Amino acid sequence: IDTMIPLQSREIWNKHRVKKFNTGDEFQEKFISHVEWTLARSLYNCDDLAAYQATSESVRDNLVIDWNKTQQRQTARDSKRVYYLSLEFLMGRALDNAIINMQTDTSEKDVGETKETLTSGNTSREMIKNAIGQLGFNFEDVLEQEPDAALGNGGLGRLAACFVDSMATGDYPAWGYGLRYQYGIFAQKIINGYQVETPDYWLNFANPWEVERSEIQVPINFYGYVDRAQSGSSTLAPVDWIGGERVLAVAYDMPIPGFKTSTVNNLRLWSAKPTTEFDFSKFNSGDYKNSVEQQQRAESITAVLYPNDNFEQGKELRLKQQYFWCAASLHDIVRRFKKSRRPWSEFPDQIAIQLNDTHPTLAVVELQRVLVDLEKLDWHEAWDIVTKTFAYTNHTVMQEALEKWPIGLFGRLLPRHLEIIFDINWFFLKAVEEKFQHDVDLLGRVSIIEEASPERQIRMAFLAIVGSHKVNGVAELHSDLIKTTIFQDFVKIYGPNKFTNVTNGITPRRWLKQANPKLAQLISDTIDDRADNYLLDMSKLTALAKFAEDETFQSKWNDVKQFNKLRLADLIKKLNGGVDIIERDHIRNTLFDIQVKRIHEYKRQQMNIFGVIYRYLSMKEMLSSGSSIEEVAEKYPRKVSIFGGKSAPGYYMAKLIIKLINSVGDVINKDDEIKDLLKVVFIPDYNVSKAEIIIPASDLSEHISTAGTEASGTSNMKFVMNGGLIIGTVDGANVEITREIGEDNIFLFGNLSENVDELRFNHQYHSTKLPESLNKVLNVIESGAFSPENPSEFKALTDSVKYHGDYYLVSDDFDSYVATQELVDQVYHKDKAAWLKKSILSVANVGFFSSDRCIEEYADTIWNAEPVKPET
Ligand code: AZC
Repeated sequence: IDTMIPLQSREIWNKHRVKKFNTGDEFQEKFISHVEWTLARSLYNCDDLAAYQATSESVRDNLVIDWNKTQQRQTARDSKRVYYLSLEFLMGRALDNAIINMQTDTSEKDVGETKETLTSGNTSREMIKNAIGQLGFNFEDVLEQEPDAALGNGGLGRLAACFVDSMATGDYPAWGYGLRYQYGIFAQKIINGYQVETPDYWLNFANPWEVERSEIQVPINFYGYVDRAQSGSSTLAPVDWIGGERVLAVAYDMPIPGFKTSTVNNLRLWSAKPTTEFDFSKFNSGDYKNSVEQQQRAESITAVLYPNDNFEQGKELRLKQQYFWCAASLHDIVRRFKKSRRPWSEFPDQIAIQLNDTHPTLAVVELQRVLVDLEKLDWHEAWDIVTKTFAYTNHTVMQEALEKWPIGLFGRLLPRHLEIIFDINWFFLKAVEEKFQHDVDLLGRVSIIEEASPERQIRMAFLAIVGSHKVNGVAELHSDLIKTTIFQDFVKIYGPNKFTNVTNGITPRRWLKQANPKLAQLISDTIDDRADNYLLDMSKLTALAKFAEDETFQSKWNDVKQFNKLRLADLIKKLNGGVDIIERDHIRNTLFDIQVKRIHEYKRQQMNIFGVIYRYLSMKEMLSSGSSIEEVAEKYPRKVSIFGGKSAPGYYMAKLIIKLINSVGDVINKDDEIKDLLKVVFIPDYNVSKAEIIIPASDLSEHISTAGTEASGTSNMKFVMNGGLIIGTVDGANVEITREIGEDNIFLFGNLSENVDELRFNHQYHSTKLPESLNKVLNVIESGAFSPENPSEFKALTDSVKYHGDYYLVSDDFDSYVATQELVDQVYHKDKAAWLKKSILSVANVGFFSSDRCIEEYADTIWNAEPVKPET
């Protein structure tokens, strides 16, 4: 490796090289030095926040050493690199994860002997916890100080976060590229039952998990015009794009530690800054104030994350974000490649770029522009490199989520890129035409440019397919669906092999070890794996199966669940101003039924709450027709329905669903007659750190999307990994979960995706016939039972089922949903041993859903990339 330091000086560098802490005592020394030097505080004014900062700085110091070494190693080995481009990284908190991942691998003999070092197996967390305790702080309180890095909306963003964890754990030379939003997803407050959004200024305190690389600044241009003066009139020749507005992209790096490896990868997030360039026209017109204001506007590009999940709005600022990020990332990737002095033809052998949905598709166009306009490669030679480099992951088949940009807006912001897209499309359509001369409509159907009125639009998904060598869906059913629906024509054109499936996964480090330490402990004790190797090889969990019917083990298993339920009850109490909603004395016999995810009509939280209302009405009916409360409890045993999730700020129906849940809760929770047998809780501001408390506490969780709409779902995997059972539709990854854990261990219901079109058709052409049960529920809602001051408050919701075609098929699935819920009650309350057996077997067989497996599949089948292992 090149170095700027002369040989004779290196001895001194070596002598003073930085060292990691390895014991609790060394950690404490670091901690105190950070309190004094970094924070300029002392023993006398070190509060929990300062303790969090000092702990993070200390842990970070260890990470940075490995981080630097990893980058040097990856450069020296010169193997193929992977870049994961995602507009969202929903990372959550970093400290606990970093501590867990610090655990280095151990030889068996270390375990138990020297307990308090980082190499003693299963104790990195214990060691730091004790050390912090000795310093006078409570570990959990210290962790609580960290704000979530909430730079994502939901599944797509959290998937990216799990992926970077697994890429580091698998020693892949892989970087993430994203944006450093100053405001993450909004914080949700519930006021009078309504969602209110407040800004999430998460960088309020210094962020110890990022390093500003102020030396890495990439100028990014927008607007302007294309200058053909030099290139003449020939198309495809290199041209100059004279940008009209220029901003700088500044790199911020976050270390991504792997588990039990010294590999620490990089997540590079770009932040927009004004240039210091001098604007002559502004100066000449003497308009100083205006020119300052214009400069400040640069920063707005990375100010805020767009809060839509599965929905595209087509705003200019969003397109600016996308180009800013793609251009900066590509520039960085190309710069690194050029240092290797390899010929351009080797670019795809050295680099794989994964597009997380269509948001980064401009990177395809930008690379073509760089190669043709700046590097002067021949068009076709360039395009060959581009298509071999990129691969595209689709995360949805829903039309409203597919990105399209009107060419007017696009061409104004990126005039040269629009030309390039036209040329890409021209060559693509020409090839299609040659191959399929008989199919006259085909060209129009697959054109990257949609001939829409009032204006033509760029179909980003089609551009992503044409610009990539592989396209994948995120669960088997979804990957099949994209081939038969939205991308059908492209399967005909490219053949089926371009399309593949990689079923999503989740990282067991965060979603088992970190979120559920008690269960992790029970597992490692039971399968005799105190060094936690099962977190790297989840097939080891199958050893749990032989304890599935063991009474003592079941009882320990149940104790862990009860502990986690109490922990959640505490959180709910805290969020409810210190007032308990859930009866603690009965928690062992209370079924925790949880649905937490973005609020969306297709995810059908409305069906869930309709089901709750139906249950409540049935209980009341029994009482009023003379049944005793014991008889009611026999049929409808104790249950808490827990909801959480954000609605997009502009999504009227989703916001109405939130209000309905809260209004129903107000009525049911106050009704003394039903003696606390049923409660409804809406947990405000669902986020990653709350998920870590909520998910381990579930007995049952709901994944009840209309068949064919949820591409995969990933929380379904998290719940199963924590011993919760699932009630779900035959949709997304529920299908493979069923296959892995066995159909006896999951509660499936509802119509299948192949029937959805026909059912929708029936609703459109014949008025919707409601089942008696649902009809009763809707009538009660319409009577104003939950909104006495405004009986028509929920009309839009009831009407959408009754009169507007019931697009999400609530009426078709309602009865089988309710019946399945009653089956759930019976097993949970009448046969706890059977329930526990299902729970244990689920965890035993959840291994497939580790994101480590998923990343290996990407590496083998899409990226053709190999791990770069640290020397041992
Ligand atoms: C989500 C899907 O809705 C979800 O089913 C999937 O698990 C997740 O991606 C990860 O693959 N999609 C999105 O969040 N957003 C878009 C635009 O699809």
